Amino acid sequence: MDRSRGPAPGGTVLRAVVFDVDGTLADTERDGHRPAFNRAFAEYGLDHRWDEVAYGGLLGVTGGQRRIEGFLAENGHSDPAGFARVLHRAKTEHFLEWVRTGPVRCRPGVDVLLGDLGRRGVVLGVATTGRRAWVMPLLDRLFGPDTFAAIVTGDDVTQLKPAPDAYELVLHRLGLPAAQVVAVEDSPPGLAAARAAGLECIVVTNDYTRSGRFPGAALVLDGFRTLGGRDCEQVLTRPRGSS
Ligand code: XBP
Ligand code: MG
Repeated sequence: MDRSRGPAPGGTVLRAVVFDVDGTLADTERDGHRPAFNRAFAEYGLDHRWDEVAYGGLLGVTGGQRRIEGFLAENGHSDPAGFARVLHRAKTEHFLEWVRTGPVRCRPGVDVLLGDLGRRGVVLGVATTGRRAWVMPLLDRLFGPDTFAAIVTGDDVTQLKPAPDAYELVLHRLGLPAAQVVAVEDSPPGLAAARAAGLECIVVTNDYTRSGRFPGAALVLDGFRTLGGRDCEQVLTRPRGSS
């Protein structure tokens, strides 16, 4: 990385971009996580099935185990926390299978953006609430083993998004201040987490988040194809509110 570049007049040099995983680097929710939750329910003899529409509402709760626990509590199960732990272990195994063998791809344009950022000397990081057991093989499969300088998962923090913990930890691991880093997210809880840690945040929506509200986002796009490294740099240097 070219650390010789000083701050631009009136602005700050972009040193790193930190990406969310689920819904941002890859469309994992509808055809990956959702069926894995449903398989776990079936395996343990539960009649619950999360259809595509219902699952969109459940995404307001980040973290699969918390999502199951909240759902079980609402549906009157006697030990939501204990059962959620067991079900989530099973869900993680099913999801891992999809990560290893399923038709998982990065979102269109992500690979081009990562290449562009790399050529500009911008370091890449990850901040996700997903579990390390599947995050690492997914990132390896999609991008190879050495693409990201720091990877923070849901196993590394006590408070999941929208708390700032994952972003605070990734900044610490990158050794960079928030003012030199931009976050890329797909959802309201992800945006809130990045902003709470002091980062500017670009939101790239997907089918589940397109109609969401994103107060405080530096930029809201509906795909990666129009997002380049220069746009990420400009997020730090242009006055807020201009486009
Ligand atoms: C994504 C999540 C994740 C997955 C499930 O939120 O909440 O928990 O849905 O993964 P974000 P796990 O993209 O904001 O990080 O079951 O491993 O928790
Ligand atoms: Mg996400």
